[in-house]
Amino acid sequence: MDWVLTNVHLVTMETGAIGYQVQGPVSILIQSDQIAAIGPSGLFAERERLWVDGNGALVTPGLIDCHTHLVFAGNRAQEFEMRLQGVPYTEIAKRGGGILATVNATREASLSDLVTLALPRLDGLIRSGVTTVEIKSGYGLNLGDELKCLEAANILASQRRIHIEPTLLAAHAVPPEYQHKADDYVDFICDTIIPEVARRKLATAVDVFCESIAFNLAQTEKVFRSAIDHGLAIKGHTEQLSNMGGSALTARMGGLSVDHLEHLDVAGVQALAKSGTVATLLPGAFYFLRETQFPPVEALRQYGVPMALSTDANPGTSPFYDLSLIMNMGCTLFKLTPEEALRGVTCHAAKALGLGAVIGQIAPGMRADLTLWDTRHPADISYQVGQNKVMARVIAGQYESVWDY
Ligand code: DI6
Ligand code: FE
Repeated sequence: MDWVLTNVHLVTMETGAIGYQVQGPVSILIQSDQIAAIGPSGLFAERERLWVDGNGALVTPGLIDCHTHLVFAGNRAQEFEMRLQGVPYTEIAKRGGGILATVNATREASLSDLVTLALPRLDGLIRSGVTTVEIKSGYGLNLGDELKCLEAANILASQRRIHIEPTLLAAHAVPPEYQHKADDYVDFICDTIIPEVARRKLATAVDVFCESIAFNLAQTEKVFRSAIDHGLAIKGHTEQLSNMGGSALTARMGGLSVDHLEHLDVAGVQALAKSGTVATLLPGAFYFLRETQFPPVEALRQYGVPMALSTDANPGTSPFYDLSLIMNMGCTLFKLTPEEALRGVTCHAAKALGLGAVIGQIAPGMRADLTLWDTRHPADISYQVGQNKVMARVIAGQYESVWDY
């Protein structure tokens, strides 16, 4: 159906624009799932059209959370306590806690359990204005359970008005069955899991945790090669805890994004600049692990690498289901400007998902994914947390108030 969203102020986040360039009051003509035109209200004066009064709301592209691990079972509150008593994250992982604790709980959960458990997390993101969310598997670590996690992610898309981009992260940790046989597990991922996921079209991308406690450079490359051979995009968890060179590898292989990056060096930044790979910053994990090594934001800026910002929502290192909070952390911890934070969850996050031509900007021809805010200041989106500034969202042309969440 065609309709007009009228009386709104736009922050379009168009590529190349400098500053917020707030436009308004204007109206947006929405036809089917697309933005058809933008202009002064008089331009669309046809009686039969449905009009929705935006009441002067600020309208941004629908926010995009481009890196989450929303599908999992179990609870790691105890581990949180252990860490505060001084046991490091890597030590907890070595003792069978960490990712593997969540793997055990997730394997025991049914498909419908996983969906039910993920819904409140997803609702938290929706309340913070999110219209697209990437969801990784990675707590199954065998064929059946990785497929189950991806199926849960796909089912979530039918439970809420939201777009889901599922990513296969079978290479998140070495499962207990393959202890000391990581290479064999990598072969299993390449020869069995990736082909099956591709055949069932359960994911659009493949991710690898490239780290000393996970997969090395050669193993990462092998998984990426298989993903590319099966028509899937690639992205990496790289340079989070140490500098392994995973970002440069991902860039060289044409990856969509590299994520975390606290230990990224200038050579890595240059590799990203060359390939156009997005640098996704995850301040929630930095904060929660009380890291002290900062990602090279100034170098990323200097080399013009697009920076995305995301929750990394997961039970171990970033138990946060609110994208505004993460924008605030991006500004306070990583010294992003609120404008960079907003680009990080709109146009740059879209690029990180390979959807830069579809979402993340307000312009004719883009999908009508919008978030309506009860504020006049774009910086407010990064500034206040817990105020429920989101009034409504438009998802693929469908208007939905957020008060039900
Ligand atoms: N890096 C992280 O911070 C998360 N995964 C990853 O590769 C941690 C996930 C967890 O601890 O459960
Ligand atoms: Fe992650």
